[in-house]
Amino acid sequence: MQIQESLVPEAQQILQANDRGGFTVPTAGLYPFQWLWDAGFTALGWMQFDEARAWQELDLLFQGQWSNGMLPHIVFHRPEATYFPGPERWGVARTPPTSAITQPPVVASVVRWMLERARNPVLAEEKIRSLYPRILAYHRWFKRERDPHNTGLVTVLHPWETGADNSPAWDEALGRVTVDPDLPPYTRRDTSHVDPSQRPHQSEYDRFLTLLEVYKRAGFDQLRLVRECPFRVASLLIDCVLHRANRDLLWLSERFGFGDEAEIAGWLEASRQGIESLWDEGAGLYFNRDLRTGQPIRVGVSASFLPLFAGTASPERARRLLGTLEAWAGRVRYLVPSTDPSSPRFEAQRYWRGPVWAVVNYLIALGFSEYGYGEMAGRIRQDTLELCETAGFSEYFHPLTGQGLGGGSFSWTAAIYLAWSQSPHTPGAGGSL
Ligand code: 9WN
Repeated sequence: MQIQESLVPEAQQILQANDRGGFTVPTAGLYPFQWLWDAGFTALGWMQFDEARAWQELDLLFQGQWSNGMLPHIVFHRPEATYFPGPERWGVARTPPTSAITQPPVVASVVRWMLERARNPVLAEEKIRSLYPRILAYHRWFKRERDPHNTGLVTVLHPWETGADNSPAWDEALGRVTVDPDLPPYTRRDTSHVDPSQRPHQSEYDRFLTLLEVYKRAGFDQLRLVRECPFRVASLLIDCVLHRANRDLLWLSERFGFGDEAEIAGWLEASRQGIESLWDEGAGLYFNRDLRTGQPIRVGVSASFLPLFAGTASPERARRLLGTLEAWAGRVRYLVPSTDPSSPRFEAQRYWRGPVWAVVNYLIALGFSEYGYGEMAGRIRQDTLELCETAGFSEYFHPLTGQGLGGGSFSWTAAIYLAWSQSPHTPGAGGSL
């Protein structure tokens, strides 16, 4: 499909309009701060037309890094009243204030992609030399505090950490969290920006907020929370993105002579085995795991295809994943729905329970392409571009009708459009398995 050139300036304008002086908000009003994985994809979008600004996005993200290496999922650079929970509710005493949980760690991979696209390699190298130790500290934090027993799978403590907040994959694990009877009262802001039928339920929000109180009572002690938090899952989104990020970190270490290859290779061996242990032969898919029960969470979600992006899947498993996605494609107009469309839990317009998300499509398409399935990768890319061209740069899209859902003028959707439409680095052009 031909790219409509006219949408490139519009996508750039969205990033410029969402720029708050060095960091980009996902969309005005609904999300007025800087989010971790949004910042990664958004930097990739900026890279297409303003390289200095692209690197600045990551510099500002790391202003939120904790002294223990943790990179928080939100950096509250300045006060804004249009989002809840804000810095007061998180109660993290640092400047700038942040949340106390993380998100899919895309940064190392984004940095590699940015270097591969850089027209100013001198600036890129200078920035990478300053970012690299901070990314390494972040990945060491994951290993030390979220996988202390070297299982190869990270313990995730909140649905928000997975980036896929109300995915049906978390239904049981979240349902087992008892709502705090003393939960301080609160007013949701999200449903004043977006139709409630496209957002999580109140019962989920009560549990999301209960978990914040659990962390505060534990003094944010990660090793304790990894043992005691009432919500503990292994998330394919986190584990696969982290595995790929460690591959890219290792590549950066080799390229610039940082000398951390052996340490990172050790992590990779463990996480490869961890991710592959999530395979389900009968279903032809990978499943998330409930770490409280040790049981697989048997619902297919878009993240079930991400071991292709990680590069851990065998060719045989990759072929099975292709077959599974082809079956899904028979039930929807646009790929990739965030939940298996044959599942009774599929809801076409409710956030992570059915809609298509451009950023996840980018990762899945890259995975298929690298396993030699260019046709499927091309189909996913084409669907994504077509959705933007017909419905605009929405937060997410209806997989049957293509309707734009959630917030509008959305930074990471515009960024993926720019990355996919403008750069020769389409999936498959970079990064070997
Ligand atoms: C909570 C910003 C973020 C994304 C997440 C998406 C949504 C936040 C929310 O928005 O989550 O982090 O309040 O709903 O689920 O993936 O990073 O775009």
